[in-house]
Amino acid sequence: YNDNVTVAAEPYEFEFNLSQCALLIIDMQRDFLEPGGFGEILGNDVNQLRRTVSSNQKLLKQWREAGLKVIYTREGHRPDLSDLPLSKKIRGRHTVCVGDLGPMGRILVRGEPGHDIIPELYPLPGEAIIDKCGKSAFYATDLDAILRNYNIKQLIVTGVTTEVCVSSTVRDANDRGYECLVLEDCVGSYFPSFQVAALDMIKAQGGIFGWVAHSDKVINVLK
Ligand code: C5J
Repeated sequence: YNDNVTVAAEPYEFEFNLSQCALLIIDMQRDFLEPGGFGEILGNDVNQLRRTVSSNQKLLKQWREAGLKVIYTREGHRPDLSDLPLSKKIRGRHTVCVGDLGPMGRILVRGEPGHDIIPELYPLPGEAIIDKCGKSAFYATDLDAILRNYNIKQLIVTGVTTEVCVSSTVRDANDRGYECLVLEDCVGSYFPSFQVAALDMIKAQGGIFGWVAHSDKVINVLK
C-alpha cells in the first residue's frame, strides 16, 4: 500500500507516512485499569478506562498486521525508589502511596504485577517498552533517541490517562517536533469532563498540540 496516508481528524486531516509513524501506547498498566488496583484504591472508577481496551486491541491488531512500529510506556519506579521524588511520594496524603504494598504488589514499582501492561494489550517481543518515572514519556527516558533511530516523526497516541500522562507526553512530543494524532476512543480518563477538556485542548487553535480522531479512521487506511 501507499506509505503516505490521510485520515479525517480535528482540527483538520492528519497526513502521515506509515513507515515514519509509531503507535505509542501509554501506561495501559494493571494498577490503573484493573479492579482492585491502585487507581481504584484511590477512589477512581476503572470502567472509565476499561472502555478503551477493546478499541486499543482492534487498532493494535491491524497496526501489527501492517508491520508498523509499536512502542509502549509504563509509569513506575526502581525497587529502591531512588527515582521517586519525595514530592510525588507524599502527594495526596493517601494512606497507601507509590512504593507501598498494594493488592497487586508494590504500587508502581517495576517488576511488580500491578506495574505491568494489561494482558489484553501485552507487548510482543521486539516492541519497545519505555519505563518512565514521570508523566511525560520523554522525561528521563531514551524515547527520543529510539524514535530518532527508527526515523519516526509522527505518533499515533493511545492510553491513559488522557489529561495526565497522554497530555504531558503529547505536549512534550510537540515541542520536540513530533506530530501527534490522539485517538479519542483509545485514550481514557477517570473523569468524563477531563476526557473532553483534554482532547479539546490538544486540537484547539488549529491543533496547538496535535490532532484528534476516532481509531476507525486509522484502521480504515491500514486495511
Ligand atoms: C496518572 C497516568 N494518571 N498514566 N498516570 O497518574 O496518567
